[in-house]
Amino acid sequence: MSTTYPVLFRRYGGNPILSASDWPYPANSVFNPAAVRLKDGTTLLLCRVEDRRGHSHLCAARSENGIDDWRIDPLPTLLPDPKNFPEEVWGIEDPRITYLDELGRYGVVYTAYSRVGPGVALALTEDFRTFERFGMILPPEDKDAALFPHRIGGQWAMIHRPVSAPGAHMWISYSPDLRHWGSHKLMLEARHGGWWDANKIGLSPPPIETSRGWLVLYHGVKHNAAGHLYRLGAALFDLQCPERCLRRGQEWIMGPQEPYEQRGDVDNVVFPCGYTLGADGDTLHIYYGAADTSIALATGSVKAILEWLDGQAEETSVLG
Ligand code: BMA
Repeated sequence: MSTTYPVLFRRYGGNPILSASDWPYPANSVFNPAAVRLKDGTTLLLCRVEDRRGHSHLCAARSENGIDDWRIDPLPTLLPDPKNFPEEVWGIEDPRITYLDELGRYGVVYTAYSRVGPGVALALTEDFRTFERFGMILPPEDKDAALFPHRIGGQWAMIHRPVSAPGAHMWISYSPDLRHWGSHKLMLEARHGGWWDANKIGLSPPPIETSRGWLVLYHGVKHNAAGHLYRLGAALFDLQCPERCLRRGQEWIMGPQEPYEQRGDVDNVVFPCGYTLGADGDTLHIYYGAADTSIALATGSVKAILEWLDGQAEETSVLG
């Protein structure tokens, strides 16, 4: 038996790669970015930027290599629009981007913060300059949502995380038109008791399509005497029936360990909302919020995560 845990993600040595001091206008913190590799190879991060009111908006940063030399939009890219969408009055947060082949546009799903809590909102864009806004598509309390890249069984599909009593679990819902959502199915539950993902779970980046199934990286929250810990885990779901969990890792695969992850506006948080895949189709770059303060990068391998999941017990829905 090995004496150490497997290392499935390696942090970039120059982390954090982006923080508020890089911003072309005043910002308190920049974190929890969506990520996508554009057709010309540029990596685009759609970053959550929090101002000193405590409200967030989204701002794009672009880089040729996805690591440095970020070109940040001089002004906010997507602001809350409370005049037309009162459900966004306290800001927009934590975007996830999925390219929708059928529409030739990107689906940006984000958290809209309304007077009665956070819900799930959607906007479509071709160029991250103009957006077609759908407003809130799932009401509070709901967040941590992303679209699948194509229809499944003729319907669009979206993972999201409504809060129910007790707990906060991952659900999947289906839609004929991206606007009206139904056929809600429980997808993955927070575990109980002493588990690292006992209190809440939620999707991290959008699901990753592999030949073996949808690879889903999710965050698990554990409350302890010092507060809470946000860590990252992995599970695999059936390609045709994505509410069916095939494998679920027992252990977390990445947790707060570096100073920039352990100390910040919210201590002990790693919170990825985006990934890009290398040209080899295997190298996985995850972009994550560190301690709700800055943006960091870690790199892994889809194949290695799938192999690790193979060593985990088959999901039997016994949550123990
Ligand atoms: C979650 C979300 C994230 C945040 C995390 C840790 O509920 O609100 O935006 O990064 O808490 O504070």
